[in-house]
Amino acid sequence: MASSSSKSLTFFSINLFLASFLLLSCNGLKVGFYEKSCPDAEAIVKNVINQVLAVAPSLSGPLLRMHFHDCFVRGCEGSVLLNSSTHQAEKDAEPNLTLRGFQIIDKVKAALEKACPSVVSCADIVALVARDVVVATGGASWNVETGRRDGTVSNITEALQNLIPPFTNITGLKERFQQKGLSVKDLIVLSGGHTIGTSHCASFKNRIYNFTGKGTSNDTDPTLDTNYIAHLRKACLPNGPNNLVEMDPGSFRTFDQSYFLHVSKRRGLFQSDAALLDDSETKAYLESHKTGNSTTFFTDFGVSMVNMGRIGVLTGKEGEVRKVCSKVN
Ligand code: HEM
Ligand SMILES: *[C@@H]1O[C@H](CO)[C@@H](O)[C@H](O)[C@H]1NC(C)=O
Ligand SMILES: *[C@@H]1O[C@H](CO)[C@@H](O)[C@H](O)[C@H]1NC(C)=O
Ligand SMILES: *[C@@H]1O[C@H](CO)[C@@H](O)[C@H](O)[C@H]1NC(C)=O
Ligand SMILES: *[C@@H]1O[C@H](CO)[C@@H](O)[C@H](O)[C@H]1NC(C)=O
Ligand SMILES: *[C@@H]1O[C@H](CO)[C@@H](O)[C@H](O)[C@H]1NC(C)=O
Ligand SMILES: *[C@@H]1O[C@H](CO)[C@@H](O)[C@H](O)[C@H]1NC(C)=O
Ligand SMILES: CC(=O)N[C@H]1CO[C@H](CO)[C@@H](O)[C@@H]1O
Repeated sequence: MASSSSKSLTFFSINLFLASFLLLSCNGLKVGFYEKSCPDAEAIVKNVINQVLAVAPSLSGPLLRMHFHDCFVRGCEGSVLLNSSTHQAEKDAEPNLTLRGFQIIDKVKAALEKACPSVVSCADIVALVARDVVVATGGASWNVETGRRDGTVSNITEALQNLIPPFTNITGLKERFQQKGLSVKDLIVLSGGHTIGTSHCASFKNRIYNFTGKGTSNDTDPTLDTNYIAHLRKACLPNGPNNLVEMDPGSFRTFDQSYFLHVSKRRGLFQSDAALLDDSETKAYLESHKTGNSTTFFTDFGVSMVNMGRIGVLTGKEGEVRKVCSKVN
């Protein structure tokens, strides 16, 4: 009797061990981290996001991009959300001047603080919001790993060093993704995030007016489709305002795979989009996703978002759970 119960106890703990091994990825994140501590957490996030996007659909782009910017600087630990204090924060770096939607994260946080005070981290909110935005705009869902804790440092210099400029070539893109533990496949798949949203003229203007610095009327990026150049020149005049341009013309509010078709037709908006034609692996992905249904892209996108969401996370007792996302406790 005693031996049988100790056997079953051993059996039980081996199972428990295996189960926790399967549920917990090695970095301490897991799907459903708040299942017990805040059972409605994910539903609350989704509700707020659906309400917000119903009245302000243009926030879908910035809210998806925010997770990318968070993860690439110090890891996915919510430092992108912190306001400047004694020194300038990531928010104040040039590439971040175009980030929006911070007040939406605050709104989600307020709803979560009401339901479960000091339980759900800001870094997890950013990760969940990214998923909910993709679903709300027509993409497929994925299971978001949670359990991230919030960092306490945000540094403008680190944002400038780690955020990828839009004129980066394929070598640089591959290197910068590899530095974050992401693969070439993650690069091509996550670039598909440019299927939604808008860009300021400043992010690509060099390509349409003064590509080599000669400034002649034909000084344009030779890798950019000439009809598209004409279109972009109308939207962004030489000395005109820094307007917003749709990144995925025709469906910039729908998460679909038409980005790959545009890029393959030399209509990627940034040099970093066009660069995806310069590598055999990224090019092959573009070519095989420019037509047909989006099932594999949607599945791939979820997998790569989970990969990105693991970059440099704080877990366990590291960091803190902020009460207000724009300031440390
Ligand atoms: C591969 C390197 C990447 C570069 C160089 C890059 C660059 C840019 C730039 C320059 C903009 C326009 C900002 C503006 O002028 O307003 C932009 C917008 C955007 N990016 Fe990326 N990006 C990259 C990867 C990603 C990734 C991995 C995601 C998410 C999965 C993403 C999602 C977005 C979204 C959704 C927008 C639209 C934002 C809006 O509507 O305001 N990007 N990106
Ligand atoms: C952070 O800055 C934003 C925008 O300037 C402001 O609305 C918010 O109240 C600030 N947060 C804190 C905690 O001061
Ligand atoms: C910000 O980061 C840079 C680069 O790592 C570092 O040199 C600088 O001391 C940091 N600034 C603050 C205020 O911590
Ligand atoms: C890519 O850019 C880097 C500098 O940013 C440059 O050194 C390198 O030669 C470029 N590579 C290619 C293939 O153009
Ligand atoms: C083109 O770029 C060059 C070099 O950056 C600059 O000197 C020149 O003023 C620019 N010309 C125009 C028309 O913007
Ligand atoms: C571009 O325009 C200049 C004059 O503005 C001309 O000399 C040159 O041949 C043109 N180049 C191309 C490739 O059309
Ligand atoms: C997409 O294509 C796959 C096969 O490549 C098929 O199994 C799936 O049912 C298709 N999905 C839709 C929504 O058409
Ligand atoms: C969105 C955001 O935080 N933008 C800030 C970027 O930096 C400028 C200048 O430091 C601030 O005025 C913006 O509020």
